[in-house]
Amino acid sequence: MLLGNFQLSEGGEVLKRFSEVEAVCLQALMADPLRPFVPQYHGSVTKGGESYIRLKDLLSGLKNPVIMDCKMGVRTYQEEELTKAHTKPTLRTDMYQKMVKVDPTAPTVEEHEQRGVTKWRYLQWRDNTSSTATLGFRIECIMMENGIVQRDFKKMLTPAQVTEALLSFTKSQLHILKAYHSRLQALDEALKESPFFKAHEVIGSSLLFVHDRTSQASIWMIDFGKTTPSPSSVQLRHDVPWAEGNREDGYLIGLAALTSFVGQAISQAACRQVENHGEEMGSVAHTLQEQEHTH
Ligand code: I3P
Repeated sequence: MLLGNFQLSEGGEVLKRFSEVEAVCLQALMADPLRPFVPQYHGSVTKGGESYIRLKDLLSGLKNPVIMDCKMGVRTYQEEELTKAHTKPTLRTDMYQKMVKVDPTAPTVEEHEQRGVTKWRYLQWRDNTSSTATLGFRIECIMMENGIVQRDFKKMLTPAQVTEALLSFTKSQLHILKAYHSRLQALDEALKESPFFKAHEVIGSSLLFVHDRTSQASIWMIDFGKTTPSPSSVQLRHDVPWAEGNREDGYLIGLAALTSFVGQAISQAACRQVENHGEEMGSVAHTLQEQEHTH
């Protein structure tokens, strides 16, 4: 999400490249229990021949914001992408190159010969080599307060790695971690009440974590370009694994895991605080002893 599709605008708004699918979702979300978790949507605008979605700037008023984008769900491709890959495959050279850059052994012999992979194949590979397929979410990127964006989470798979990333992102600040934990729990409640969530397959959507030095911390649902109404014959649960045809996105699997990792990060940050306090007390006692010796 970060940077790519955005153009800064004035007056606390951002402009995002227009997508009909996303605009329809945002419109519906403005009248849904999820509204407090979605950036305010102000319709669309055309500028210089390009159409944009107008959204409230989630960073406005924040001092040197720290941001984390977590892509939610057990898969990031739509079922149509899979069908397309089987029926009329289009090869993507750019995706083949991105794949080889991360792991030269990932493409099959045939893909190496073609120097291309289908989009589905690339997205599925990304899901399987990151925590998406197993944990139901992955960290896409983190921007620290100095503005540097880290994207080296592509192969992050284990719960311990995720907890460590959360501690580093929040600099182990307990009040920030606790604020995130409460917000995730509140989101879970709102999702249970949401008619929108019941009726949509939420693919490739992110949770944007944002905090700054003044201790403001919040989480927002963003990126609805691949969120579509589920067929009326399908009753989505969001908390069961995906199998071709069941349309499940695993959004709640990811949310539960993420909430539990933030909980673990809270415990670890609390332990580290106690340890640091112990070390500080130890060094004060040491200094006092030394002072006694010199007198
Ligand atoms: C991109 C990422 C995007 C996807 C994009 C990929 O890969 O999966 O979500 O856009 O496809 O290139 P990566 O993050 O590894 O660079 P969509 O979600 O819109 O499909 P694209 O190149 O066709 O835009």
